[in-house]
Parts: sequence; C-alpha cells; structure tokens
Amino acid sequence: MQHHISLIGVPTDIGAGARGASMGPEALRVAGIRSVLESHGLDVLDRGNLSGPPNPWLAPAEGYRHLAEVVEWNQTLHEAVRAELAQARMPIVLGGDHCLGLGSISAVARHCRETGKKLRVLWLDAHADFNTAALTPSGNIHGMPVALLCGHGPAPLTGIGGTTPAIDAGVVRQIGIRSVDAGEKRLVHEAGLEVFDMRYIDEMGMRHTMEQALMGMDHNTHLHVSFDVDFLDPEIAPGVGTTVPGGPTYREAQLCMEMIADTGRLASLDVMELNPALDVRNRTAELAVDLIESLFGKSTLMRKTAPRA
Ligand code: B3U
Ligand code: MN
Ligand code: MN
Repeated sequence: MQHHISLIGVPTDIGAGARGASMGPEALRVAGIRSVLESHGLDVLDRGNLSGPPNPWLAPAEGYRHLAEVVEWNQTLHEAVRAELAQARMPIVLGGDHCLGLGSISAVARHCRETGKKLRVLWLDAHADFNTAALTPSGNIHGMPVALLCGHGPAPLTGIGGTTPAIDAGVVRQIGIRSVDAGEKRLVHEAGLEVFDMRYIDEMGMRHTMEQALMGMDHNTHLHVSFDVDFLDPEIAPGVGTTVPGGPTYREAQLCMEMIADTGRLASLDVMELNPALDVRNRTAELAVDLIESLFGKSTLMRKTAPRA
C-alpha cells in the first residue's frame, strides 16, 4: 500500500437529487480524517478543495441534470487524481456526490493503462449507479457513473480521460446493492456486472462475499474502492441523500473494510455522498472516518495474517 496520501476535496452536489453533499469534504475533515490516517504512520497531504461551477438546481434536460457542470467537475477531478497517481501518491477523493466516481475512476483506469497495472474496482453502494438517460427515473447523474465508465452515455461524459469505455465492466465488483431501477437492472445484467447484492450478503455472509469480490487480485493489481456512504444501513448512517433500508451493519461494514485492508492492494479511494445537511451531529462523517481507519489497517489485535476457518 502507498504510504503517501493526498486528500482531494470536491465540494459539489451537482449530480445529486438532494442538496448538501457539497459539504461532505469539510465534514470528513471535521471528523478527523487526516489525523486518523496520520496516527497509522501515513504521510497525508490535504490538497484542499477543487473548484467548479455552482449548482443551478435545474430540471433535467434530455435525461440529464446539469450535464455541462457534471462534465466540468469531473474533468477537473480527473486531472487532480491523475496528478497524484503520477507522483506515486494515493488519492482519497472526499465527495461530493457519486457522479464524481467518473472523474476519479477514469483517471485511475488511465494510470493503470499507462503503467501496465491490473485494475479492480470495488463499488460499495446501495445503488448500482448504472442508469442511462433513457432509463433514469430522475436525470440525476449520480445514478449513472458506472454505466458512464463502461461507455454507456454521451461522449462528453464517457470520453473523460480519452478512452471510451474508460473501464471494462469485468473489473467491477458491486457490494451492498439493494435499489436498482427496472431498466437499470436489465442493463446491469447485459453488461455482465458482478453484483453482490444484499440478498447475497444475507445468505452467504460478508466474509464469503468479500473473498469472492477480492478473488483473482495479485501483486500487480491496483485496487480502487468507491465508497458511497449510502452503502451502510441508514440506522447507522443517516447522513446521505438517498437512504435505502437493509444495508450492512456496523460489524459487516467493518469486516468489509478490514478484508480490503488485508489485501494490501488499496491504491485509491472515493468517499462519496456524505450529506452533512441530513446528518445528526456529524455522526455519519465520524462513522465514515472510523471505517476508513479500518480500510487502512486498524484492527483490534496485531494480526500477522487474516484469521482462517
Ligand atoms: N437509481 C436512482 C436513485 C439513485 C441512484 N444513486 C443514488 N440514488 N444515490 C436514480 O436516480 O438513478
Ligand atoms: Mn452511488
Ligand atoms: Mn448510493
């Protein structure tokens, strides 16, 4: 794992259906993200916040809400993530809504192409985020980034980073999914996305789920985690715009993060959709930071290897 970390704040809710995720970066800082990472011996640079267009809060046009602004924010983020990776630093993107997964992951994919690394993307989310203009019930682009990365959508979005599609659907593993729109479901199936939905987690347990999702990685794998905070059960994480009941518990989420840490392959991270306007005394931000600490190797005991049955 890279020990040099760069925090990149992206204060926008341009792709969301509720205002407030624009305050996410500051809430994560207030919850201590930097000092928590430093307490694990990591070198952390806070690059501050990127800037971009304000949210005009308009209705969707031709199936997309704020298309031009979403392109602009994602282009800026793409360049910022690319610059950190080029300096051998690990970018942690502090969102912002999940439309920013597009700029972040397109940069990671580009870096992998240029360096011959194998990419694996873990998408932790209540939603598949695989909508298109024709399928979306809302026009909100935060419901579309995975489809956009896989080449479904208009050129200004799918072409960020110069290669369309930015990624192959085969590199993605989605975990925690429990809300997928009808048309979206069909497209997820057609694209062949590997989805570990809540039914799978209920039946097989988080441990088996993560073993499957992390299978096949090797020393040359760049692991990117895109953590939509609405992945978590709303009982523990109320501070998100689109809560969906029935998500992972605190223990399940901890295990998920710890098993990712055990791989030693984490190389970039998004923390998205935290909405302080809907949070309770910054509780969700603090939980997110707690889980990120586990993602970077906090564990109860000094383990040499992961426990095995
Ligand atoms: N699938 C719905 C809801 C949604 C997706 N992602 C979030 N909400 N956060 C949509 O609008 O695309
Ligand atoms: Mn999402
Ligand atoms: Mn979501």
